[in-house]
Amino acid sequence: MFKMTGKFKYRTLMLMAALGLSATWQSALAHTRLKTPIIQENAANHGSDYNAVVVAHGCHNPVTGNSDANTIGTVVVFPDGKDSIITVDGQPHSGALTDFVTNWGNPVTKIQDKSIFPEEDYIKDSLGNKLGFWTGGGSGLKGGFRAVVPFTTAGVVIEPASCAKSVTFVLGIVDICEITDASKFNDETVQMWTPAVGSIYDGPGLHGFDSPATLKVNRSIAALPASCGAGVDVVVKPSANQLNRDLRINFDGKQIWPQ
Ligand SMILES: [Cu+2]
Repeated sequence: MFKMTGKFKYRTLMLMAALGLSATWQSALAHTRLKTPIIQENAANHGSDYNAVVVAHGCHNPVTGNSDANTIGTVVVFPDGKDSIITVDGQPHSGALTDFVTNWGNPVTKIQDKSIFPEEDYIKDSLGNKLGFWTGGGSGLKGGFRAVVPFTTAGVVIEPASCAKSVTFVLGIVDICEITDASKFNDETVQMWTPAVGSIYDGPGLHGFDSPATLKVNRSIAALPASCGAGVDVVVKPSANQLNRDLRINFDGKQIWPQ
């Protein structure tokens, strides 16, 4: 934050009082989220929905005391739908994701954009399915600014015979401010937006602990079967296994984060 002279500060406070603003300069309430967190089932033509990760603030800066340290990259993964953690109205579901979604597998396409970070690439499974992406490098995202990192999601089709009235996909995202190994994850080196599922990216006690971004897909094609009543809400989280495997940056064939 810049220093203010007494007179300027007094005038500013008077102006803020007049406008009904509080004297809080920076709200730390915004977190890293999707720009459009709720979509319709298979909503868009050609089966994709334009969306973005919004990086709302940087890491904790010990000099300013604010969340305004520069961000040098971000890593984003969706649940793979294979060993994912599925709940139905909050209760564990032991069956497969195909009980509720017919076409999950290759969920995300990055929209090429080097406006903030000059490097970007996919995170794929062994079959080549695009489960996520990372982007980073350069001078990165300056503290005090936000980043909109664009991508599209494939159209999601809810199993017509199921009782799902919505399916919410929980993402794992880490905004990186310093390259470290997992033992040095703290509010100054990373902002982790991950579900607490027991991975190395849980970050208990850190700013974003168990506060992940989500993409909720509302049923909008086939009507609920009459026997379903009001229907159920399904939530799909990535497993600890998947996060430990996929939430990382490989560059030129070498893992560069975490390290
Ligand atoms: Cu926050």
